[in-house]
Amino acid sequence: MFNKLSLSAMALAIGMVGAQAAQAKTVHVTMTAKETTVQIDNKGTKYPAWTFDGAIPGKVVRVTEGDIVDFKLINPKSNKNSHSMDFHAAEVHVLEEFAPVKPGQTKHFKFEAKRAGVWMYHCGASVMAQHIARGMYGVIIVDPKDGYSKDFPKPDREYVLIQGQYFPDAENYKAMIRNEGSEGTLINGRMFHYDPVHDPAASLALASKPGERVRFYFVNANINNPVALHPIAGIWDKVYVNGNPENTLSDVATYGVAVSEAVTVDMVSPKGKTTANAIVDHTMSAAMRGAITVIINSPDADPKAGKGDNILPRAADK
Ligand SMILES: [Cu+2]
Repeated sequence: MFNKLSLSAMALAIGMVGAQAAQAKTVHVTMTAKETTVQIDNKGTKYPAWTFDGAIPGKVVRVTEGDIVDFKLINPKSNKNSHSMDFHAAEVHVLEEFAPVKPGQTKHFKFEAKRAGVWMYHCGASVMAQHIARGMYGVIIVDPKDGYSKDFPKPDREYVLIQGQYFPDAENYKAMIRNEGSEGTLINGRMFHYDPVHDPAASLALASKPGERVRFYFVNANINNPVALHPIAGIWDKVYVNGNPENTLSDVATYGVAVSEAVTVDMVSPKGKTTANAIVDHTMSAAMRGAITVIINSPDADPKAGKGDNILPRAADK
């Protein structure tokens, strides 16, 4: 028999469950596999890519811890290959949710983004090395449900940087697996995408104002090579391993990013006059072939750069 106290305790418990459920939301994400030509440098060199929605990398998916991601992958009949989606933020059945989708078919699945962090997503269809190298990757950011805190301060700007290996011989998957024939490093789909210093054809650089906290969501989408992530003329103020504020390092010069790892790093740009930093893969073979990103810290910085939908800038095609 229930007394008054236990009934009100029950009501409270039910109310709390209800409140928690109301906070989480369902986020609908649709992507279309597109086998298409993209531009992979600032000069206009074209490449027969395989992509999510026609661009390397695919779009940024951003949800909050606890949200349900309701995902649909369309593989149009006009494609020649099966494709799939593997979200590293998802804990699911590999043979079901992540199964390859044939041309003309559509795959639908849901998962709960249970853990905060940044996570790679990629096509896992065979040969996986080729599907990733040709461009089928991106990032899903799962923001912590507790929001910002003293240990996880709100950034002034945010940028996504996704690094990939460029193999000009797109058909030669055997060379890709042997790690032979990579002739460049893509940052958000282009060599020297944001580096007008080393590439006069580059039209973009990142921007912040002096003294701002700039947060980078970095993904190593190389198929074989780790990344030595370093901000030239700067120090990572914080490194959130796997993007989770529970895993915080401080005062780091270079952070090693494993293949498929994603990490969140904060840099505070110097106060005072205009300066610049270069975010590099300090591995020289990668840096000198495309993995240099310049950020200009100027009082005149575009107030929209690195905010809202502008966290993954893409240079216009030539
Ligand atoms: Cu694919």
